[in-house]
Amino acid sequence: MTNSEKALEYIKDGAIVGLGTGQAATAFIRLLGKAVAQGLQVRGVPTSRQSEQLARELHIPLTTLEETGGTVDVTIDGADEVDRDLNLIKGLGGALVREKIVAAASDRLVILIGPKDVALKDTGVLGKRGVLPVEVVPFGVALALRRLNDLGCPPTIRQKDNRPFVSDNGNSVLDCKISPIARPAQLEEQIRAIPGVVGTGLFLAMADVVLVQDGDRLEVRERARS
Ligand code: A5P
Repeated sequence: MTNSEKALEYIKDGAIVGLGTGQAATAFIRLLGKAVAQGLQVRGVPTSRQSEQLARELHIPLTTLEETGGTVDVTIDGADEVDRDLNLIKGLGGALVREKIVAAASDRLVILIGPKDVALKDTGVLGKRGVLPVEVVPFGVALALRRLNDLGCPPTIRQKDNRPFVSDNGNSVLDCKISPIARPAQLEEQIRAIPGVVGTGLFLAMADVVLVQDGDRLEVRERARS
């Protein structure tokens, strides 16, 4: 069984499903499309234009947080790093802010890791890959560059196709150079305190389940729910 197949088990008929962004989420959305074609009834809340387009191509009915009153039953997404407490770093795909909003709206957040990148992503401690994405409104970029540098996370403005990357929200993404993070909650607070910062790629205490697919082996990691 793949991690996408396992993730499908978390989707009940009639569910509102958050659709993540990136390769792992794409694999899941394709599988969900097949299930919908076979009669499963869901409504999707996409976390990016890219995932929205894919869902439309697959005829997955879509809805919005406005229509659902800001609630989602379950969201399936990927991640760039996961630590031993199921904290995450996300955002290398640039959809971090919408992903975090949809994750926060969700009763359950299920994260898919693997099969090609388990060693890279299953880092135990956040920060080992050396990058933390931070989304900033355009007017705040110069200040954020200086403040992030002062925090010891030297940032670079993300580029795409030789131009500054623009998020689906019309913002810039700064990729901050980091080393393993001793106190992620403190770093989140410090970065969020910079005026103009919309969000960081730190997803702390948000994931409920991480499905790690390592070759043929599928590991289900669950966070204790309060
Ligand atoms: C998108 O902004 C990201 O948060 C992705 O969810 C994350 O980068 C994982 O993507 P892949 O599944 O493509 O590795």
